[in-house]
Amino acid sequence: MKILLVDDSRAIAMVTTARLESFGHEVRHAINGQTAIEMFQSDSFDLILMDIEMPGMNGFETTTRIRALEGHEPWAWTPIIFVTATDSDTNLVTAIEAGGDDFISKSSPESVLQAKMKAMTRIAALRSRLAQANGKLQDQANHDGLTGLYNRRAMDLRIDTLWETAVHAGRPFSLLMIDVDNFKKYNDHYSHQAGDECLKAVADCLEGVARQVNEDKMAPGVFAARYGGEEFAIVIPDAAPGVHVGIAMTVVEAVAGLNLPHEWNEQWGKVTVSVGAVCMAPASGWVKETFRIADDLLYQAKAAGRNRFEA
Ligand code: GH3
Ligand code: MG
Ligand code: MG
Ligand code: MG
Ligand code: MG
Repeated sequence: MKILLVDDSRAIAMVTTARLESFGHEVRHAINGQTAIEMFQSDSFDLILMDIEMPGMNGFETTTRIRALEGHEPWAWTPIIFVTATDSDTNLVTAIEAGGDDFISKSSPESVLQAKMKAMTRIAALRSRLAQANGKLQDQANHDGLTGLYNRRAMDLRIDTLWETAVHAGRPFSLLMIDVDNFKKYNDHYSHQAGDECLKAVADCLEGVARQVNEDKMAPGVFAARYGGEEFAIVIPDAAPGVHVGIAMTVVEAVAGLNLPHEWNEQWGKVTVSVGAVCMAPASGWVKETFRIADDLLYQAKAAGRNRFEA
């Protein structure tokens, strides 16, 4: 375990550190509450051993402040064991109230400290498993299972925030609606499974375009999402007017450039997409209006023969 040892006595800290290190732990010493808080903020620990009596900020107050910094996610919680010279019940109550998890007297035998640390290790392990599971869940909730792109839900949530930002900053907001051409026929003739593979390839291609746009600093924060079915979106939160046209052109060319055979895609003979591209001054409309306009433009691109964009 990586342990933060908070104690105003250098002598005690040296002895305790040596003991803990002999059991294979890694120890950092903070000489007072303020230093402990700073170390806690710049590093992560599996356990904190907290002295009570310290000049300036005592152990209770230090603990209260650390708990306030942690936030409320259960995996952000670091076990704190108070280690004190005065083994009083009042201190124990105050320690737990302040956010401590356990309490041990400095005169307790070695084995007691060991046992308490073992209990905290178990809890720390649960905590990190919880964090991992949550990370996975978050990932699944925000990404489309087939393509790995952001799903509709994540896209909508991000757009809500980006739209607000754009309104406040008076910056334009652009959106590309992208639809695979004659995809029903693709499924009918190549199988639904092949259709899935095709959607993955198109999604990878769109993600590649978004990445390139970001790398080229053409439009920071651009991302691709699966809007639903064979429809995708590229969200362009903050780019000079006109940039969306360049990106729309790149998308159409990049997908056609994959040269995925699609015999039944009318004159093109390969997988293509049609794109509706819109750039809005956020003050002039609502997000819904942006989608409606992009949809209209997409429909025009389809009517004009597909494998093209309208802006
Ligand atoms: P258009 O060029 O006008 O867009 O024609 P289209 O055939 O692409 O449009 P339509 O909306 O008629 O058909 C879309 C098809 O996309 C129908 C649906 O079965 C297919 N599709 C939607 N989601 C998936 C998916 O996850 N996997 C596969 N394989 N097909 C999908
Ligand atoms: Mg002390
Ligand atoms: Mg469609
Ligand atoms: Mg359709
Ligand atoms: Mg389609």
